[in-house]
Amino acid sequence: MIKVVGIGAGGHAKVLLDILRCASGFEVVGLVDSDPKLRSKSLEGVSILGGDEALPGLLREGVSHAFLGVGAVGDNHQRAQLFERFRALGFHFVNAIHPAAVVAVSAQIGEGAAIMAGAVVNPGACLGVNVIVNTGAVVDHDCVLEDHVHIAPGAVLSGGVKVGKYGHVGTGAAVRQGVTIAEDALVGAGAVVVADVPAKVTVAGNPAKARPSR
Ligand code: JB3
Repeated sequence: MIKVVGIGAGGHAKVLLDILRCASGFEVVGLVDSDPKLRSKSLEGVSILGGDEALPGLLREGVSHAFLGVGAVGDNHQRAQLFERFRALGFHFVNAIHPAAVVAVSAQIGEGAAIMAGAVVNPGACLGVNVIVNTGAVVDHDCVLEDHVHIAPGAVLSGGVKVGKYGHVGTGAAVRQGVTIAEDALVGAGAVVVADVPAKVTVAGNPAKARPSR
């Protein structure tokens, strides 16, 4: 069994805990959360051991794997910082892939992926590190998702879509084949994206148009 600690103890962590329980081979030894009010509480029966300051001690005790249970809706930079900080400390981030997700054999999945129930990652897709393909989302053939990207629940990326680092594609959005969503861009919930989205731009609507940034 791989001993794992979860970083974060909120809603996203709850989903990842379930995935690791459904998958085999993982033992979640505890969670750490920055909210002092959660200390000595538990989430889904897993103890909250303290804050991030507890992580070096866990590493010394032989817990060398982690999952990033701090989610994000729109801004993936905090997730990226946490991932890089604790990977540099020595943790390996597990891939939390729900048994009810469909991931093609030829898909390339980077470290620390979270692929939820009902998600589909089709042949030739390539995911960087610390990517979330959330519940029921579709990443079709030959898509490229760079590091720290979040594809929110029910979003659909047709073939060959590229999403740049830190990009966020919102709940239920649809992206036409071959479109490029550049670094740090944000696609709003329900948007229908039929043209490329420039870096750091927020788009929403059908057809998706630029909106004032967040
Ligand atoms: O929409 C969906 C399906 N999921 C959302 C997910 C992607 O993002 C979810 O609905 C939420 O919008 C969000 O999930 P998350 O991040 O679990 O949200 P929340 O329930 O607020 O829990 C965040 C937890 O992370 C809180 O308990 C914070 O105290 C904790 N936290 C924040 N920063 C941290 C840190 N914990 C640690 N260990 N370190 C931090 O730096």
